[in-house]
Amino acid sequence: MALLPIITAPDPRLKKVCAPVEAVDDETRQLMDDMLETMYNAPGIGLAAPQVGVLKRVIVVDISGDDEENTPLSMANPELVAVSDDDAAYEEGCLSLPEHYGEVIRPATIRVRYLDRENEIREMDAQGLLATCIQHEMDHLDGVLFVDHLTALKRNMILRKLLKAKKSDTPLASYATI
Ligand code: K1U
Ligand code: ZN
Repeated sequence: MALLPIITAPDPRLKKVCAPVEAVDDETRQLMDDMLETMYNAPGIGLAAPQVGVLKRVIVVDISGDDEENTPLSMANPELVAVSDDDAAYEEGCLSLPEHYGEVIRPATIRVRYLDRENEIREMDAQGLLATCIQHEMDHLDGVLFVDHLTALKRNMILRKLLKAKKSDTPLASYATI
């Protein structure tokens, strides 16, 4: 397994629509395993392939707490087959928008169809934080970030701060010496 670098916004790779996986083969399984290791290390409760620079429709999720056994979920080509009429609001974060949070309203309960690690088609129902997290990760596959659900004012404020942070992180080695 390997830790993969997580891309932070602004980055054009986070705005792309990802390509479906043809089948979950050894290469995709390796990607899923590396993404899980990267997510646990971050730490986070979800991760989508574009966040590690791979523009494929693959996500991983695990919302188990520190004192609980891990319950990793790896999904390729996830699609929503049903959503509830009732919504839930959650203060979301994102490993690609570090240190920024915002309240997002999404369907409270979902049914998601996907290919699992063994390339089997599965369906599962999710609610609460799991439903929120799966929808957040699926958004990444269409180039949508949680800030895209906020007002333009809040979104631009967060993106401006991230751009400023990125610019000030420029290593000294990249400046011309006088
Ligand atoms: O997509 C990502 O960048 C991962 C993101 C997932 C997410 C968080 C909150 C709501 C919806 C989706 C994160 O994991 S941010 C970090 C985080 O939430 C967390 C980190 C450590 C412990 C518990 C939560
Ligand atoms: Zn995210």
